Amino acid sequence: NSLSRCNRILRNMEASLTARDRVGIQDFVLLDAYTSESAFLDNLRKRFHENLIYTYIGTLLVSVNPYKDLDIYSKKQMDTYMGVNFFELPPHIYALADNVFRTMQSEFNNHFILISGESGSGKTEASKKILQFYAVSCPSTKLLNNVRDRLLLSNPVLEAFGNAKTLRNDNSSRFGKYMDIQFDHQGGAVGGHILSYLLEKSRVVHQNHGERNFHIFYQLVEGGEEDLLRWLGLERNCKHYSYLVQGDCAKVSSINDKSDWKTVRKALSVIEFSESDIEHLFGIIASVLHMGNIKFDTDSRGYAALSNNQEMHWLLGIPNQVLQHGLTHRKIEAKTEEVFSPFSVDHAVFARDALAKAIYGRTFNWLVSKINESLANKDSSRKTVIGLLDIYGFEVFSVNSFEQFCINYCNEKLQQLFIQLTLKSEQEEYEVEGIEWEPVPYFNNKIICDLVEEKFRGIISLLDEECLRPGEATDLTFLEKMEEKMGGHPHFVTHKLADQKTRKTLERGDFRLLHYAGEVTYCVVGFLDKNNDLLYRYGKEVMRQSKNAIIRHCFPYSEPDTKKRPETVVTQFKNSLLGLAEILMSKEPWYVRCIKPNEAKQPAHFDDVLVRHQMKYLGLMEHLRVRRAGFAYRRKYDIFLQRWYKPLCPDTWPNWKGTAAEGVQRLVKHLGYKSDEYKMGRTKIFIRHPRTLFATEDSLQVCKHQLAFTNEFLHCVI
Ligand code: AD9
Ligand code: MG
Repeated sequence: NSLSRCNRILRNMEASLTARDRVGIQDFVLLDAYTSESAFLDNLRKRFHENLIYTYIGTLLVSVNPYKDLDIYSKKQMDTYMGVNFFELPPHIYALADNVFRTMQSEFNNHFILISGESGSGKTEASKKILQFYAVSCPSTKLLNNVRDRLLLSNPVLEAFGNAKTLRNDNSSRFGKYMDIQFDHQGGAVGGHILSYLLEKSRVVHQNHGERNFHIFYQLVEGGEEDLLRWLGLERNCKHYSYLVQGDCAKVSSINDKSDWKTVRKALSVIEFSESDIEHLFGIIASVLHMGNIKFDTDSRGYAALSNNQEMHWLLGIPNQVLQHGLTHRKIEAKTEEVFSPFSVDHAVFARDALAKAIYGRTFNWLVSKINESLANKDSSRKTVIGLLDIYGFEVFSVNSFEQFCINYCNEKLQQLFIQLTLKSEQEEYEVEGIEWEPVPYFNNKIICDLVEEKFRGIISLLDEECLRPGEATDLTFLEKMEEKMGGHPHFVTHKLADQKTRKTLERGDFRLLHYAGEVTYCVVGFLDKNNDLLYRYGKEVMRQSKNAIIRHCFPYSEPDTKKRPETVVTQFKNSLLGLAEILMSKEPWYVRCIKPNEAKQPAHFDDVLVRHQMKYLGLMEHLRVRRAGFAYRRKYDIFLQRWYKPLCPDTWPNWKGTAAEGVQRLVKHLGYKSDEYKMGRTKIFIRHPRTLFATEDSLQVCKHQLAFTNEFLHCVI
């Protein structure tokens, strides 16, 4: 019952207090000594070295990547956390998952878990742990098990096609993923839906030193069965393929491509990909590899001609002549006839790469929609959902380009959402309710979001404007435009705008943004091309002739005519992020903040400077201050009185005739609340500390409201 639970919670808190010298404190909110940054850091470090990677700030979960396998994700652990209140056991990602699930069940509303942190901090792992928890803990029937397996196995497939090794993370997500898990009345996981965001397609044709292409290419070449490779015309040697060797690191010690291949193959059949789908899918992957090996020579007229024949036409099911013509020409609109203009060698290489990127990118989207078909729940009864957001983390390399700009912009938007949902809204509520309150200052990154996305004036607008002036605009004119418009902005600097000292750190073609998470210097080269993402119409027409069903699906006849300008890449991305924010705003938020302990991807190494920096930009200290300075519990007067506590006071029991606010005032007076323990707002009572409620609950122990309290407790102890 709720009282013994309260006792268990208190015991758990006491136990953690006793052990705190060794293992630190498991919830920052509850202890007075932990408000300074150094104390916060000490606590995280202490716990990290004891393999205690999780710590709470109220219901927010902080997770530090251990970079080693911990024995804390077993079925037994899941059972331990199932149905147990948040503060009864040491912090765990399962506790959060369970709490979200039970809140959804009792309130019958929708939730989402925002997992954030920089690249390599453990977001994707966290999202997998949550999904696994639901898969194991939800009711199971034969039908539900089917859905469960598909939900789980969609992960290795999407990771194979959408993740890659970068310098920051051997399994870096190169797309954003939002996944809804749908639950029925009984709490069974009955379906799911995935939204994917901007895949980093450029990786298909180019990888920086020390990085790889998407995992699936290596998995196929390393793990593909002999017959399959023969059929695809592939050699079992990554070195053979120019799209795989640019990073010079096809083999990675932490990755086993062979066994990953097996997992992906199995997963594809569980998600109900037919043999012909699978055949066509790998036909495409192989074609992309062959395509990368196509070379062009100059013919007698100085135009591009294929110098080797890659035999890929039959994989794509396109006549060889047609494909070769498509790779070396573009079509020019003439009034009555079709005129073809031959490419120069450079042009042909550009067009080839553009086609390879388009084929891969569209196939990825097809894959997501195919997985969604298999996860779809056809039953139309009302369901509730828990959304999981796992997106590419903030990243900085020695050279940063358009891709990093998009990824970091996305992180900037998520930080803004976090601020709006926590710091800002918390403080605004006090204001609305007329509660006296010492505001907690925090850095609001809206200024950076505006710099990037403001209509007509932001970087995105300027970039799009330049993309509308083909032939005249270049990456450098884009830079000049920014210098003209952004000069003097505190978060923007270039070589020309910088003071002498900063200038030394910038090249002429660079611009630097002071993001919420740190400075990033972007090299402007390639911004226009990547934003235009030009794919020649003729290339598309050729693809439409393919006998490969997936390719035909990806290049439909009904595609809008290219005479109308398609939206640029960054504008599409911006709009999809706006859509995402809308989806999230309609749900109850929960947070996991992931921290990377060191740059070397090493276990047991805790870099103070690095962690302190992340604590700062993730706003953890501010979050803690708001939580501590604020009021842990708040409820509308009528709910507090009617649903909960009126039996505790003779004045309010059984019927109270006055206003709810007056009733609550009577009640708390009777209960002996001290004046600094609570505040009366316009519509709600605010109670500073959970222990005040514990005491009230004590008095209520014989009351029939106990069960309801158990649910309420989940919300109040924050
Ligand atoms: V990125 O923004 O997609 O580049 P993530 O997703 O934040 O990044 P990821 O979850 O992929 O990082 O974690 C990086 C690596 O850290 C994993 O491949 C694991 O090797 C390691 N990791 C992360 N979390 C855990 C964990 N809870 N236990 C063990 C972990 N290892
Ligand atoms: Mg990831």
